[in-house]
Amino acid sequence: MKKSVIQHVLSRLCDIGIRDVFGVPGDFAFPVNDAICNHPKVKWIGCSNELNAAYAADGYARINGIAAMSTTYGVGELSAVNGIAGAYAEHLPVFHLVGTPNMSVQSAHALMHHTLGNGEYNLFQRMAEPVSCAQAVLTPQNAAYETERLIAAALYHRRPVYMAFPADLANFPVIGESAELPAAKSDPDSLEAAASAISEALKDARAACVLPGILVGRSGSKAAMQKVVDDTGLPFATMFMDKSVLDERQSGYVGMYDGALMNTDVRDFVEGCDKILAVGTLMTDFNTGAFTSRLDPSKTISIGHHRTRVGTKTYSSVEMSDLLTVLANRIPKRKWRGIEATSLGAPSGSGGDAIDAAALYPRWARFIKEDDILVAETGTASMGLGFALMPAGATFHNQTLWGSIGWATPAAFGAAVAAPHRRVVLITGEGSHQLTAQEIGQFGRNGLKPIVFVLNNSGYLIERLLCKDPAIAYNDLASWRYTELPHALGCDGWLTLRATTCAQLDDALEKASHAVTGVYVEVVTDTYAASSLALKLHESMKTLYGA
Ligand SMILES: Cc1ncc(C[n+]2csc(CCOP(=O)(O)OP(=O)(O)O)c2C)c(N)n1
Ligand SMILES: [Mg+2]
Repeated sequence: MKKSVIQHVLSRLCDIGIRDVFGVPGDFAFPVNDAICNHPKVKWIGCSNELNAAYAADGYARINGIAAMSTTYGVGELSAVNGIAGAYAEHLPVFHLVGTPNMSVQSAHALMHHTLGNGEYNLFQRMAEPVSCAQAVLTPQNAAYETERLIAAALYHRRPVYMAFPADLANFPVIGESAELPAAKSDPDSLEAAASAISEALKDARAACVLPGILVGRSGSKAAMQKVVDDTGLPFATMFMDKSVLDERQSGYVGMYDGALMNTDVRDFVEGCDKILAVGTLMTDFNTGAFTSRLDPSKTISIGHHRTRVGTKTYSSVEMSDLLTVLANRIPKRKWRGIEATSLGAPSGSGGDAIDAAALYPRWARFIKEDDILVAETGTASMGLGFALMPAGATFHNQTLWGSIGWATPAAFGAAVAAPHRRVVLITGEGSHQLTAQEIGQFGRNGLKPIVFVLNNSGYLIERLLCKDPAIAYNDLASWRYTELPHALGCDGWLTLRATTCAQLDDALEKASHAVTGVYVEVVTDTYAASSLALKLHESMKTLYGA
């Protein structure tokens, strides 16, 4: 029997690797919700609200490459917009499936619930346009073709797409067929010219390095990038958003490059190179140490997702993964000069000492083990942990560009759904956690066992450091009893601990490392216990904000 519109879309999403759809149901979306629940290979993953579902899909896409979520018309989809915008900014292909009112109701401009009451039915799709790279209203006639077009767009741009399913059409059989669209190919001449220009530029360089960026991972070019590093011997540094895109435990890794703010030895090395190969990097404020990096454009070769720049020349229609594959064989192996990456060193403090930054971050760094998925929230905690050396196979995830607080808790849930057999460690400030804490309940509901650290420093510390008056009222929070949350949210049997001293923290870390259940640890520090980057940003952001 011919598949219905929604069945067809789900089966194609399943073909390309989607096994879970995050969302909140609604009457207009019932055909979509029913089809997901009845699908033999795709699972419905209920979330507490649509914003959390979008963040969860974002976290899932970081691990799985692609993700899907579903919401109902208006009220549901608009709640998801912030999360979808984050996925757009951070290059994560999320398929957003929205159930909409019947076409007959829409064309009659009827006064339906979840509308603005003005008879206009395309408003929400229009609102989705700036945060999606393609949109379609799926009908029996266009479903075969539009599904392929949207899949191709999402995979080409690595950004969300918007798919609307009118309730009366979603269950109709698809009419016709459409072939899968091929992935983008490089223009052979441009590819060859770009590869020659790069190998020529590197030939006489005394010192050179690579800055592998976020798009290397997002575009599926990680193996090709690693091969370039292996086959050429070029050392590499990473910027904040790009942390752990390649394994940090390898001899070529020189450490985190954060402009003039951190690691002066890494900065001197990178900026002292004759040639810097920036591959899929985004030169954002938080990637460049608040724009304090000084990368001479004449020395920087920029390999983008679909185009490359060498000197003043741009080579378009050049796919990153194709170019990296060619370069691995083209650049001769040399013994390039490098420096050795360092971690955070030994933790300070013991016994009844309060937990300050020097006590906390090195302990957390030691806690992370091989193959962990570390999800670190915007705020002072990620700024501290970002400079820890990740063990082999461990990956660090942070929403560095979009920076919407509350992201990390549901994103960690999404990551855990994508990789149920890996250890997921969530590190969040308590202010951020308060936005989306209810998603902790979904870990318990789905039998997932993360290790959650909630840094309680009595407020929005990063904001205290950036604003004019640190003690101003808007940086204060309701003081929650955090360790009671897992129990209240249905996470039965979880280990919950609260650490206010170094001894308690050591004990909590020890217990957490051996736990066979979910773990939730509240780490209490002084209001102003901040990591070094957070303190330094305070100075440099003053110029950006004019504070
Ligand atoms: C959705 C959203 N609202 C507001 C902000 C502004 N903001 C950035 S960091 C932050 C405070 C984070 O506090 P917390 O999670 O407690 O971390 P801390 O810095 O205290 O360690 C706020 C309010 C934001 N980035 N995103
Ligand atoms: Mg805080």
